[in-house]
Amino acid sequence: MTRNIKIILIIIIILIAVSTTGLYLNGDNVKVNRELNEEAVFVILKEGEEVGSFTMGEIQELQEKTFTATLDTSDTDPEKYKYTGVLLKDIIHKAGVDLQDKKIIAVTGADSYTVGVSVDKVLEEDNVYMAYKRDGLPLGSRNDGGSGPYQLIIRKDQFSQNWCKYAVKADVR
Ligand SMILES: Nc1nc2c(c(=O)[nH]1)N[C@H]1C(S)=C(S)[C@@H](COP(=O)(O)O)O[C@H]1N2
Ligand SMILES: [Mo]
Repeated sequence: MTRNIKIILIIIIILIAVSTTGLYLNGDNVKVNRELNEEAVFVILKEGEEVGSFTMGEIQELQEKTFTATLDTSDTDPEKYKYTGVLLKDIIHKAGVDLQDKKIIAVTGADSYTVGVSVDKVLEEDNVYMAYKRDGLPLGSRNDGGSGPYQLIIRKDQFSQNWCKYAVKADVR
């Protein structure tokens, strides 16, 4: 074997070793991310007091809906996506909260961004959702550049500034 061929073989072996380790580590990440997604909790409060706490599995036991919504931000053109989630009012009802005499629902994200949605709007059909998938894939978390695991989506809003990303809780007031 000539010297050059030896060097090339060694380089190929190193490349294979590096990429297999990469795949292996990535496989671990995928598993960790999937677990974090399944364990993601969404909390319902009533006037600041926790009254219910839901995991991904518990939220998915509610009536799942798939709908389209148009994401329009200040620096992107409108883009239509297919989201999957449940109506926010269904989670609130599951927590045993009656919306009759309430006015507003404050939804807060992991970055403390808070959006107020009127009870009237939340009670509308096919409008205010807590989504967990976009185009069939989990939304991902704030740490991995996603917008979930849960994201408040208000379908009928023209702009998306009130779609709370990384939503962790909703306080009914
Ligand atoms: N938690 C959280 N949600 C948020 C925001 C934010 O900063 N934090 N920004 C809002 C704004 S201004 C827009 S336009 C949409 C989409 O933002 P993106 O383009 O950063 O995804 O998310 C909204 N929801
Ligand atoms: Mo925005």
